[in-house]
Amino acid sequence: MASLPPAIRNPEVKYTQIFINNEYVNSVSGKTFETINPTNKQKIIDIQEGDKADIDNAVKAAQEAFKLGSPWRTMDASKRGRLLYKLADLIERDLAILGSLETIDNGKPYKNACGDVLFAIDVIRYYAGWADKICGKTIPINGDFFCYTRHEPVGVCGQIIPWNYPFNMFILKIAPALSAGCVCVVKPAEQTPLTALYAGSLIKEAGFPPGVVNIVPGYGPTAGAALTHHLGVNKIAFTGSTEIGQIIMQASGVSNLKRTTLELGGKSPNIILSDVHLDSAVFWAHAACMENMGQCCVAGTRTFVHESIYDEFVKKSVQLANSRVVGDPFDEKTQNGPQIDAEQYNKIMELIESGKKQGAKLECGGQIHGDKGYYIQPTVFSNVSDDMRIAKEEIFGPVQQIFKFKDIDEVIKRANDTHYGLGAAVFTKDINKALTIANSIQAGTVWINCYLAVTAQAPFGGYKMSGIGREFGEYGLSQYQEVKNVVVKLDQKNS
Ligand code: TXE
Repeated sequence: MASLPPAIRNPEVKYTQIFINNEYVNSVSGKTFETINPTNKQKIIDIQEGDKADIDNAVKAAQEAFKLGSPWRTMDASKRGRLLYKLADLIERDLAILGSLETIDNGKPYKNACGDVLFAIDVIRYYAGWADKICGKTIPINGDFFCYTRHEPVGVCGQIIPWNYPFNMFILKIAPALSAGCVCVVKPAEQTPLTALYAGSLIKEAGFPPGVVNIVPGYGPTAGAALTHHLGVNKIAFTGSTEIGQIIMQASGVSNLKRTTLELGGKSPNIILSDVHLDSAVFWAHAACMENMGQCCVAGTRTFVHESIYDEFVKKSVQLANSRVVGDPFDEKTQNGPQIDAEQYNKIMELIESGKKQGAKLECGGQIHGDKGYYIQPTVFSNVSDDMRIAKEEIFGPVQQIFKFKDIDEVIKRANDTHYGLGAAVFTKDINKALTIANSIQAGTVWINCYLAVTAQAPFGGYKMSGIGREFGEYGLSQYQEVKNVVVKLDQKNS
């Protein structure tokens, strides 16, 4: 990574209000909620709390911006792209502010927060390039007709995002939508509203017309539910838990059949064959579980290791986990900060206890770290069997489960024995075995000899209960388009 700008330990929080029509406004109810720094559980600042009335106002603004003849609808597609490029430049300019705000709000190490912002910039530039390359087709249909398709923007998009990659999620939701010509109402997670709200000011500065992007911080059952039930919203894009994904899909169904894309939880298998370069496989498997404090939807939390290398693999994994630096996210050496909040922290500690009770071997960690903040030690379990809760449930914490297997058919079956299907990986020098496994695993992404290689250009999403639809790449863009078929009667057609 290129050298990063110095962090700002106490960044000024300029934006705490709801962003509608390119203006910051108070909530209709006058209510606020606190956003907390997870390193010390202290309040950072009060945020205006959006609810149904604020969602109504935001949707109205978005509908107005999307009206036929509006500045946004009549804008050249290339100009949409230029606005996105401008936004990317402004984000780059403010990297230190965004990285620092993310660090105090989320707790992730500053270098990782900046890495997330740089990735978001990649995503915007990727979709900026697409804006004037979204094309329909002319189709040679039967009869005396001329037929063409238009890829039109879906319209008003409600976008609900989680707290694990707050700025990234905000950008990866709005960038394809704006490239396709849609308008957005975004609800950031209640735990981490700061960077999305800051981004509002950059969206205005870049020159997007009022109402094109609106940002309403608030809680899920109130602001989130209002958005998913709103009859003026044409599409919902959601990232979060499978449980809430099911609720959102129901809301889309009972309201107005919103186009719905979901990116949900996972319990991704990571299969290590016997011929691997051991240190490299141990390193990737460790990162697959520990990155972002394990708060990662594709975390490779089911590490399946061939029995011939199992003991050595466990030993080296424990060494790595014990050497992982946990602490102040502004310290350059820190690899893990705290978990996001009390709810997640308690869920993780409870699952660690269940692992111990159900007979897995706790090799290291398993305890809280330090005496303030939601810190948990990097944890490794060996001798994990498939029926344990830690083998089935998404832990979303720095906890690695290492399973033993004998042969490939067996491990494929076990890897697929889950209702999730987001990510997977296989480590081997044998390309034949690698591709056999890659083609057999039910998951939206399979990595071979690497992990977490998520890019702006390639699709990402889930099989089974890990989601519906894809994000990133051309596939992600298509989720923000309606395809219209136009048929024109001709006197006579010619080939
Ligand atoms: O998620 P929620 P939580 C998983 C992970 C984690 C668990 C719970 O296993 O431990 O989910 O986390 C909004 N209508 N992931 O409770 O509740 C909410 O305000 C509309 C995986 O934080 O799903 C927030 O903005 N919206 C994941 C967003 O949904 C609602 C990332 C996510 O919150 C709503 C995060 C409702 N009824 C957690 N209820 C991933 N896939 O990366 C809540 N929300």
